[in-house]
Amino acid sequence: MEKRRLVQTGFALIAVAIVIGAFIIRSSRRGDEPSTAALALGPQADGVIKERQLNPEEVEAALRTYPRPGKYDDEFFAFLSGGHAGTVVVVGLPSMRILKQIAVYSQDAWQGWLTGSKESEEIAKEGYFYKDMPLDWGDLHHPKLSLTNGEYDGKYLACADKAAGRLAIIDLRDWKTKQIVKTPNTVSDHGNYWTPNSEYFVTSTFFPAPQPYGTFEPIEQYAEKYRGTITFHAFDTNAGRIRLEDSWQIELPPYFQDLISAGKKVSTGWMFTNSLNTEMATGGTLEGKPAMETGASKNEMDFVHVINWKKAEELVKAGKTENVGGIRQLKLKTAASEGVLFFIPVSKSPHGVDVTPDGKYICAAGKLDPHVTVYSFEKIQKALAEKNFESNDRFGVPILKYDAVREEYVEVGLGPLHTEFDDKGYAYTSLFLDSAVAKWSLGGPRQKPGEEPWKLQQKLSVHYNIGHLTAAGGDSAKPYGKYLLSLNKWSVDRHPAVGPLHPQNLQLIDISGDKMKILYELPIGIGEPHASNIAPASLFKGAWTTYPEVGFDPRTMKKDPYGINIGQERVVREDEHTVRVFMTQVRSQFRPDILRVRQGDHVILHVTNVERARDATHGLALHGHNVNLSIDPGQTTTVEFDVKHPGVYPWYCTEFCSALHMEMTGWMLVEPRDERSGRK
Ligand code: RUQ
Ligand code: CUA
Repeated sequence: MEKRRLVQTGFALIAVAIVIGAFIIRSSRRGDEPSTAALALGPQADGVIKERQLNPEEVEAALRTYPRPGKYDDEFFAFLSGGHAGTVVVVGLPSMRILKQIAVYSQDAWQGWLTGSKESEEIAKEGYFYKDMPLDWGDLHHPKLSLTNGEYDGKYLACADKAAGRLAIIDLRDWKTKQIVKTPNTVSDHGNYWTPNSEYFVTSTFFPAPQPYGTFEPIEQYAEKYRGTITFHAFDTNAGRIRLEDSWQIELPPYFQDLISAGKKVSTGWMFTNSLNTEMATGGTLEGKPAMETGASKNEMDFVHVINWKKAEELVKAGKTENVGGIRQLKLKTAASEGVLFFIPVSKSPHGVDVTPDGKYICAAGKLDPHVTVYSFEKIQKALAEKNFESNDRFGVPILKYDAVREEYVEVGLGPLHTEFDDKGYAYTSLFLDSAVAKWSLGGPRQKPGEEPWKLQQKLSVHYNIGHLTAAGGDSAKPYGKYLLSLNKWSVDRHPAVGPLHPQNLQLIDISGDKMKILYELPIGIGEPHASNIAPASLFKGAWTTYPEVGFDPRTMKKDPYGINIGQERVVREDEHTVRVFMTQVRSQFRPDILRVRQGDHVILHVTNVERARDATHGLALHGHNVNLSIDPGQTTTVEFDVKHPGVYPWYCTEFCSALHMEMTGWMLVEPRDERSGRK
């Protein structure tokens, strides 16, 4: 015990020395006011360090991540997937503070998303399979920032929905969802990626299915009738919208086309997709057949799909497509015979395929093989030119000779999944089974003399069972290095029990030095954060703090025809049953604040927040009618509802906006129709 205390005191003293030393160096370097040197708060810090039993590494991590109050210290933003919460979560790095949760596929009353606002409901409707079957949630896996020359441009964020085969576009001026698009012919989109200049947002199916969806075919005819697809959603970078009429897709064999990455720089024009279940297993556990997992792990190799999308685009323009389910589709046969689609063998059951920042190498790993296989783009091109194929797949797709295209086979550890990159020539691979991050060197000139290329450099334990990892800019042509997030699948005992559903756990890792170090841990109460994109905070400096003019519609990003200014408020009875209301909000009143309607009326309410002050958002919650609107300064929102029951239904502002917020209220008075008109 005594010894332990001595050791701790020793550590504490070292830590204090580091803290003071660091600040002295900093103050002298920056020529700060001598007040900073008052950081010779030695004894107090020493006390805290002792009391909290912090070791020097922990003290350093605390200092590196502590955000100064009111200062914008976060150097990066992580756009984290909310998984089946259906949201995107924005986290500042290195503080790991949650800044925002952007509503995408699921209801969010705070943001007034799918709680009555017509704009959000119309956006969501575009993503339904069938117009009469609302989808109230989504499974959002991979938020991806739009690209210019393969680098994050900070303009848009897009993300597919694994659960429903759709995608969403978020505008990073007001950080709101603008569009949800149902991918034709797919029931499930998993992989998603931008092409290097955001010409297309590309999604790949997870589950193959008969096409178009809604078609029934017996599962016994899986190989003949079920198909996967990869869809090139044409993106209008000025309008910030997908144009379905300019989009097209390629029909693929019924393998699970799991994840995708676009070629960049030298490999621009190409697309890579990993796939699993080349066995075409269908399960059937109660029908005497092997379970999916067994059936789908029989083959020693699966396929990375190599897609020449520039070539495919030419064929589409030349009209070599068929219209399937409302989109131009390049059939599998055409793709296989006209030089669009090729396969490369990869160790079985891979999860992910990642292209190095220079575009020269493609990395893929089979979960059951402790190596990352590195393919060379140059060798792929050479093999294609020489027609160096081992055979054709049963669907006629040429399979490139493995040895001809493989560059390296890097041993990293157990259960390798995803790989991202830094700015110093290193790759980082998540190891699901080892619960670790492997750092390994890429080829090319080494920054550290004497260091071998393509070699494991360090393995860092994380907690526990890491899925994705993301480095700053780590999937783009411009990695920033510095930080990496480990997105873990389990948290087991890392955090106090809060019931049997445990927090999801993220860990921030410092990758700036020779050795990776864990800096911070964020238990997050939503799930499941699959993946993220991390970009410099400076890219988003242009984010709007209010809407550019009063009466603005975030959906169209234009002035709303129903937006009004103070003095234009009115209630218009358009016909026997329709009442249209033009309302304003300003601290701390609604105008009008009394709305007289009759049972059976249909109310159309346009609410404009006329505020110009930053953060002066108002809400509107209407009792009993399942409505909550959130209206930002300058915004106009519309809600429509039927008044079915007589009574008195107050409404109130849901944002605590001023000292008189509690008084920011109104009344909807619904007279019974029978009394008034003598009719039922
Ligand atoms: S998933 S843990 Cu990207 Cu949907 Cu890999
Ligand atoms: Cu507006 Cu409270």
